[in-house]
Amino acid sequence: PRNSGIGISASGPPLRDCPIPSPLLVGPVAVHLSSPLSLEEIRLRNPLVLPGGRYRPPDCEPRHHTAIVVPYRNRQTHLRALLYHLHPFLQRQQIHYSIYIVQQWGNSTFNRAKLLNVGVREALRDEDWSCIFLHDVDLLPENDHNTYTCHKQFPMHLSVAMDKFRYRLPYPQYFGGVSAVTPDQYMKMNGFPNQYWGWGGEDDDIAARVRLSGMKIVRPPVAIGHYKMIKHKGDKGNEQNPRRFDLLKRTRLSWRSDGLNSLTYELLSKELEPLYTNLTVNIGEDL
Ligand code: UDH
Ligand code: NGS
Repeated sequence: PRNSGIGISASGPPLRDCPIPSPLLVGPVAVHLSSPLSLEEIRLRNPLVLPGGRYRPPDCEPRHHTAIVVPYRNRQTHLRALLYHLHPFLQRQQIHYSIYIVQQWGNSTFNRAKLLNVGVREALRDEDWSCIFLHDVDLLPENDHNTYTCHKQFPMHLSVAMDKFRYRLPYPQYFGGVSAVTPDQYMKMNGFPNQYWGWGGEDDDIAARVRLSGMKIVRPPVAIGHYKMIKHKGDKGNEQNPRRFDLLKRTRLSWRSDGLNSLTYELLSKELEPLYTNLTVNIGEDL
């Protein structure tokens, strides 16, 4: 059970709480992107990962329960690289986790923030996660001291040093890439906006919500928050959103009415794949 020193394993003796820090951490890791393995090969390398991309450390009681939510459409090679890299990375951190791929169905304009809302809601139906990571598919963490756990009080921004921005923030309020909230923090900010169709601005809106709801953003040290981005061009169906600047001007007025409390969608399927839970969702289109 949670919060007690000793947990119960499915069979055999009770487990001790996982040590802090995890003895399995290695610090900086080389991320090479040559040719990602097949899903089958990745599965064979991660024998303890259960269907749906779930994992619990086998020999200690985890202190953290983290859902990784990835907004997704048509990025198969990126997905393989992420799974190849992230499963061992998270296992070294000795956390209980699950990876959710939230796939936008159809050809309507991509909507990253709305997919994240869907992912949070669906993940919380499965488990009482203590932390939810919002994770772009093309970002690979380069240091496992960047732990995939939440701050008790405030939303976190993790991807503070991406190679494409020469390992620093592009601007002080940048909140894109990889971030993390507890369910309480998520509720306090009324989730994420549903109205950003196409590229840009939704991450700035989320950052604004953090402040408007009375919280602030916390970040790991730059030396630890290193990420490699898989290079790519803009996607078809995710063109720059010309309305993003107007929407951002209105966040102060709209955040209480647009978000978690106005979310509607149709879950088309939920499949427990060997390395991830695949949620396919109809989120409608920009009308
Ligand atoms: N995503 C998909 N499929 C898409 C679009 C986006 O899976 O078709 C997801 C994916 O997780 C991605 C995230 O949404 O990492 C963010 O989208 P992005 O990678 O396009 O955004 P980013 O800002 O890259 O990282 C911009 C690439 C060039 C766009 C240039 C616009 N000026
Ligand atoms: C800002 C965008 C953000 C985006 C960031 C980095 O200008 O959504 O650039 O973009 N905000 C607006 O457009 C209002 S990047 O260099 O990754 O293409 O995340």
